[in-house]
Amino acid sequence: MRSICYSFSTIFDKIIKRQIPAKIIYEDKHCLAFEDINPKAKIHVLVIPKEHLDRLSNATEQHINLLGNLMYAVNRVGRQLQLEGYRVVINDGQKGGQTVFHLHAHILSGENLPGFE
Ligand code: IU
Repeated sequence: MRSICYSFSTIFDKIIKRQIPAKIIYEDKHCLAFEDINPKAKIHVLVIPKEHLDRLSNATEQHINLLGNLMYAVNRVGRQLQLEGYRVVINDGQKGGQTVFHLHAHILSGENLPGFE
């Protein structure tokens, strides 16, 4: 069973503050990217904003820059890792499969991912 973390100070906030280790592969002013501890593809990277926002559906107009910076960081990670293609997933809320309540984008790559048809 997956554990769900609702608190403001999530494990990802602790990774940002370097209070717990992670395999960090990218960092800029606004975002951090690190390897997922339990990868669901050959390459599985999480990209997170440094500013806390618990979930995508709670974003407001004040988060537009944060969301843009997050997607741009995904682009930078893809280029840095020279990925030929990747899937970006954001789980929102418990019913959307979210377990860590600090917004994050999953980058999945390294193999041929099936399409949706
Ligand atoms: P989700 O979208 O909230 O379900 O994704 C959370 C991800 O965070 C999941 O893929 C975990 O394997 C991953 N993760 C991690 O990389 N390091 C951790 O310490 C914890 C979760 I807790």
